[in-house]
Parts: sequence; structure tokens; C-alpha cells
Amino acid sequence: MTTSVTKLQENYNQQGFLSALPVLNGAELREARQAFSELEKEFEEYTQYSLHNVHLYPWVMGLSKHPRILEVVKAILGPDVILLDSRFICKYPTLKAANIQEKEENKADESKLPYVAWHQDMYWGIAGGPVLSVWLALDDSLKENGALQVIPSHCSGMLLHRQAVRPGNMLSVNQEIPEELVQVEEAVLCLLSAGQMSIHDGLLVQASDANTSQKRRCGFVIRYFPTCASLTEDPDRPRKFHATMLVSGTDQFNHFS
Ligand SMILES: O=C(O)CCC(=O)C(=O)O
Repeated sequence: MTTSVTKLQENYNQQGFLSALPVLNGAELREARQAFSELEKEFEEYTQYSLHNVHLYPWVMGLSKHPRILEVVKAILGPDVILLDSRFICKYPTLKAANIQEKEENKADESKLPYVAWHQDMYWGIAGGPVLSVWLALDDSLKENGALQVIPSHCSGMLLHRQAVRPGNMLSVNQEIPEELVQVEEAVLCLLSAGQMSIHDGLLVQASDANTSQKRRCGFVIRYFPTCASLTEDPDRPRKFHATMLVSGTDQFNHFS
């Protein structure tokens, strides 16, 4: 393992996330964006969040197994890795340019724009190992188009989640951690140029604001975990992962076969 990967590992273990790691070169990024625009035509509004298990498309599988991604993922999770789930999460520009100049008028609208409420990915109930999420930017991900934000301390265990109060939460079952349980003032923005990724631990508290800019914010989220981990059954949070896949090493546990 190279020194730089060891350093990444140390930083990840300390803060629960890493940001601005280069992944795609110019040609790879152009290809991915072109292929994504075909998907957008096919699925229209679903590209916003609900397009799950996109790694079943061969070009997306290529991204999920990109050597630069897997190098970092394996350094953290070990050699035997399962891809649990993947999805595109896109926030489109929703405010019209003319309206942007009239900020006051927009206030009410902004409060209804899609955003991601504070949550932890481990909400889905995983036992026996960590979950690591990769957030690969297909567009620049900036404060104004609603970049991912994280609270850099992932050792606090699972926090209470409830139904989100504010409309527009893009999470699948509208879950949120109440704001009084979150140290919002400690939030760090994961600012990314297109082609870079951030990664975060499944216990890290994270969210993102609405896109109030004229720039699309598209990210490809991929969740990985070690083969020793398994899903816990919870009737209140029924969730099926139909397309889990071994992406590195061997699986002696067969929790997903
Ligand atoms: O893209 C976002 O803003 C949120 C992503 C997210 O919730 C996740 O990676 O689990």
C-alpha cells in the first residue's frame, strides 16, 4: 500500500470522511456525463433520486469498479468488498434567472426546493461491519448548488431518525435526524470538482441544502461494505437490496447470495 493511501486511511479513521479525491480523467468524465444525459432522457424526473441500482448499466458498473475508487475503498474496508446499492442524485436548477434577482420573492419557493435532511446511511440497518459511501461528482459540487455537508465525527452511534418536517427531503422514506441532535455549526462542505469524489462512513451525519444556483449538481452515490457485514431486518424500515454484487476479493460469508 502506498504512503498516500495509508495517510488517507488515517485521515478517514479520524474524521469519518475524505473529500476532493481525484477519480475520473477528462475523457472518462465526458463519457460519463454523456451516458448520464442519455439516462436523463430515458427516466426524466427519476434521475433526481429514485434511480436505484444504476450499476446494472455496464457503463455505471465501470464507474463503480473504477480502480481509483476501489483502491481507496479496499484500503478502508479490506480486500473483500460488496457493492450494496448505487444511485444518481441530481439537484436541477429550479429557480428562474429573473427570479433570482428578486430574492425576497423567492424565499417561500426556496423553502420547498429539494434538499437532503440530516441523516446517517446506517439507518438501513447493517450489522457486522461498516458501510462506506462514495459520492462521485459528475458536476462541480459547490455551496450554491447544494454540495454534501458532513459532521466530522462518526463514532457517536446511530442517532434518532424521524419523519422530516420540512417538505422537499430527497431521502427515500423522508427520514431525518432532528436538528437539535446535530452540531450543525461543525458541518463541513465536501466541495468537489466534477470527476472528484468524497467518501464517508455510514455513521457520519450528513445532509445537503437546496440548489439555489443555475448549475445542475449531479453525483453518483455508491455504497460498499465488507463481505462480513449483513443487513438487519426491521419491519419499520423494510428495504430490499436487489443488486448487491461482489466487486473485489472473495465472499466467504455469502450473506447476499
Ligand atoms: O447527495 C446528497 O446531497 C446526499 C447524499 C446522501 O445522502 C448519501 O450519500 O447518502
